[in-house]
Amino acid sequence: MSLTTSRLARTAAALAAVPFLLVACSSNDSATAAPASDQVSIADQWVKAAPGGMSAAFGTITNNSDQTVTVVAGSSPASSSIELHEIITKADGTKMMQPKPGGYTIAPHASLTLKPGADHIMFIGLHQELRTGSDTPITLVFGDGTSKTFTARVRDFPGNQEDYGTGGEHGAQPTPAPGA
Ligand SMILES: [Cu+2]
Repeated sequence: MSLTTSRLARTAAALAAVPFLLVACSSNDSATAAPASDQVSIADQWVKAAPGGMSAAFGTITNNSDQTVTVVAGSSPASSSIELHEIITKADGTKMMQPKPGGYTIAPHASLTLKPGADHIMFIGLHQELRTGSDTPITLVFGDGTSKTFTARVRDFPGNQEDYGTGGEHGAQPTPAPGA
């Protein structure tokens, strides 16, 4: 009898807890959020072949969660450092790249496409040539401190004449997305 009572009490407690769980799921309380590393997927990733110096990686980062995800940093064994770059248009109309303030913000169930002429993952200080067909690991660090490592294939991109290698500025010409 006491067993049954206790079981009923436990069931009631479990039912009472349900509304709290629903509330927690729909809030932005990061304490209850799943790690960003479990919620983010990366597709179509590739790195521009380069003899040395700098290069850039591209792809589509998708946030599969109900919460906003930020990408705040990156690293790769291929280069001294990684920066999360954006392209801005200066007052004189020319374009240049720079680290994106605060990194990349991806809304719930949205994707961010990194592509030539737009946001890209910048490799600075390549340790060696990035050869076409080889693979390079890239680790992205999220705002909640978790990280995810994926592998990007090095690809030749002759259609893109903008210079990721020396000047720090991209060409002003729009560039087509790979495969477009
Ligand atoms: Cu850049």
